[in-house]
Amino acid sequence: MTDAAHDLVIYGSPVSPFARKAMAVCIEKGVEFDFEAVNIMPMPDWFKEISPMRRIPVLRDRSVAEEGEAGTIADSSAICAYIERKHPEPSLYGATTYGHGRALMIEEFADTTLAMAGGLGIFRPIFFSLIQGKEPDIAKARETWANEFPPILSYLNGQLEGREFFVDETLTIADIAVTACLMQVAFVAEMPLGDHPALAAHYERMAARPSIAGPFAQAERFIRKPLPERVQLT
Ligand SMILES: N[C@@H](CCC(=O)N[C@@H](CS)C(=O)NCC(=O)O)C(=O)O
Repeated sequence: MTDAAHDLVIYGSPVSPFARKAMAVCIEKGVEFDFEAVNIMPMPDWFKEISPMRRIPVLRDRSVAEEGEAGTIADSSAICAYIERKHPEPSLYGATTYGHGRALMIEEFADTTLAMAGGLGIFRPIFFSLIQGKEPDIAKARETWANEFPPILSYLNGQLEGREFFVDETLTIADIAVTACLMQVAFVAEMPLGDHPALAAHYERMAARPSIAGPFAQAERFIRKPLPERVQLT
């Protein structure tokens, strides 16, 4: 990497699965980008001006505009679709029209159903409690894993059985989004996926890809400080 600023800047935190999804898309495509950390507790005023939903990540394309709201895109799905359009190769949205639709559907499943369960039900009760100086709420995490996760994991496992990727036998945004969101659980807990072998194998393969492993390592350095050991969910 050179010191020159790149066109694309991702504002966010590697701890966010949505920021890591956008980073992974750039890395898979070989697109260089700058990363600027944004604290969400509290969110700075300059960032609120470019984040109408008050969320990370936001992308800036400096080739469009270098400051202000112009040149920015909020929401990871919009960001990834934009990067796909700007840098079409390799495509991360399926080889067929139907595959394109399915990839978007599974991305949305990951970003909503899986992210809610993993983020709000497991990651936050443990990690956010710790950084606020409180005891981690392990009971809440275990309750989420026992009650909310089984249908989510069964659905994803069923979508994969006998296949390396979710869609069209090729890497898509669906694989990246599912892995990024499942990883919120893996950051704070041992993730027992033994009942879901297709998903377990997919997670392991995906986690080894540089596009996933690099941003994961950045987040891990931050997470392991307050939480040296992962908790047990069962
Ligand atoms: N749909 C959004 C969701 C982004 C999101 O929820 N980001 C979280 C961090 S993982 C956030 O910014 N939360 C701010 C807050 O809770 O105040 C996307 O895909 O970018």
